[in-house]
Amino acid sequence: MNEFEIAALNPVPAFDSRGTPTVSCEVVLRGGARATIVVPSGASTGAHEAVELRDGGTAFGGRGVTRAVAGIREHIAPALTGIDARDQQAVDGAMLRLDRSLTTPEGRPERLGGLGANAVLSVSVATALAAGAQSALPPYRYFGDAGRPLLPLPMVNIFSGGAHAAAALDVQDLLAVPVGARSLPEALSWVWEVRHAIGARLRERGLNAQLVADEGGFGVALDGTRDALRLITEGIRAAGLRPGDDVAIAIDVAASQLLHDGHYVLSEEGRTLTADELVAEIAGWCRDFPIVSVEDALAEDDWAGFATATSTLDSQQVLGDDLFVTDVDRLRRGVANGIASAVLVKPNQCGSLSATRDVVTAAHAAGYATVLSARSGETEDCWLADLSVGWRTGQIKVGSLTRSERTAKWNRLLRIAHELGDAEYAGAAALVAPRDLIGRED
Ligand code: 2PG
Ligand code: MG
Repeated sequence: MNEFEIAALNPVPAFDSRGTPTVSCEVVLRGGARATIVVPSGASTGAHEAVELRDGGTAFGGRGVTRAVAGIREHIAPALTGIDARDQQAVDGAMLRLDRSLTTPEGRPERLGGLGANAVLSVSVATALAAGAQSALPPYRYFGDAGRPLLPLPMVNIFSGGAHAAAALDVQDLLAVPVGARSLPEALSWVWEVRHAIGARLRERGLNAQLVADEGGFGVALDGTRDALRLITEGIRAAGLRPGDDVAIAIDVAASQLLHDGHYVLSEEGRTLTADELVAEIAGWCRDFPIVSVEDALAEDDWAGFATATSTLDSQQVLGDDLFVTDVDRLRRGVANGIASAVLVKPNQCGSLSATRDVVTAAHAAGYATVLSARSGETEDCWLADLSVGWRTGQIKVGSLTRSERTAKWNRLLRIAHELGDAEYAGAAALVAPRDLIGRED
């Protein structure tokens, strides 16, 4: 008997951290090992992402997942039963072929739209976790093959705006990056001090620092992006740390959300900008504040704007999220044209572990940095922490230091750091700016 053979898939509808229905799936192997995951879901989803299968209709506002769950039972389970769970390519490949063979009422689906990327990812990841359990390996060891584990540099959400908060900052995500810390526990403890100091300043302003946004950051109304950047910089200082040297800032502009009729609208300031003007505005923020990483400076299909951002922000990490959507072809296009210097990696953007791994491998081969990322709608799972360590992504972004769906990942990383003792910690060396790529031969 091959104890790694897939014996059963048990999917159920569940809820994500925003209370939106999502898919949970348990994978059971013949040897008895089992693992379950609950898939996350984004709010600022890129147009080129793999698609979630939602029921439509009136229940759950059309966001139900009974079709996705039924698809696992009816289509995926029969196709995977008997496959060796360690053969991730075979598992993911079978689901991809199945998806392509389906025809829905809307016609031939694209980008996993037949089975749903939510269904496919739940099976893909739970299979790997079950195989790890069957091998009696911790997930980070299983994910890492025989490679050395690497603890990632954390990016920790402080303020949310855009699609993640009603508090309406134009920029979606402002994060603390503890660049000077020498270990992961120290890095998180520094951010805790910074967050605490910022909370005190918010209370001085009469704001409710208890209110948190989708990713656990402060959900308060501020006077715009510069105000938020100033508060973080002051918070770093108030915590007795040096802005830029000890703790720096990352931003996710999520500019696809700002694009209206070919222009970028900064509604908090009532300004409408061209791509060049938006890049100049961001460059101004980078001059005045210790920003080390800029994500989605332009909209997802603004390759020309991204080229300008890459040459202008050449000493910041230029990170593509909606731009690359964890898609190896879009990443290759970026690498070939010298666009960006890092890729955000979200497994549910492409729907399978194998496709996600291809992106990480291609990025590292090109010298690009990789930032493994949670979604704004998350779950209690913590496999992302193990994936980051095993795959040596170097950086991780899973939200703030509050809300259990966020702390589940940080807590798992702290546990792994403890287990590994003096394991390698990526630190600030994980950040890659465009100027670091100059002269590189691929
Ligand atoms: C992002 C993510 C996480 P969402 O844009 O980077 O912050 O948000 O999951 O809504 O796409
Ligand atoms: Mg983003």
